[in-house]
Amino acid sequence: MGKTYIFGHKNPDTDSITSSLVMANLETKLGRDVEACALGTPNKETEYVLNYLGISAPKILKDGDILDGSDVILVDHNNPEESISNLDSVNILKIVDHHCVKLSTSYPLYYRAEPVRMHRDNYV
Ligand SMILES: [Mn+2]
Repeated sequence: MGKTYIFGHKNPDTDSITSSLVMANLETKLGRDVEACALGTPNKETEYVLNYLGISAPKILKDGDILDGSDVILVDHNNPEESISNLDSVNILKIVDHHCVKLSTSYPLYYRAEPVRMHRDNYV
């Protein structure tokens, strides 16, 4: 079994970056070989948070870096438009998200969707 790549949505915000790091920490403790990644450069807010906490930013992926057939875990998104372009050719093991469900798959997977509110009427 190869490495599992964990990443949030394109143009990542703070919850996308931090959730990939937290999920990678959990999955590592569960015995899986994983790498936290990001589909873009962290913004200024996220940079501040990572610097403040002394945490390294996850590896930034370019489109095409995740090869077809790779194992992935999605965090903070499930909408294919916000993900890698070959999402339908990878093996999604899990999704942990707080957005509306947009994705369907032809196979079963672990899916946790919890409507965590960051602001009163704003889910991001
Ligand atoms: Mn987000």
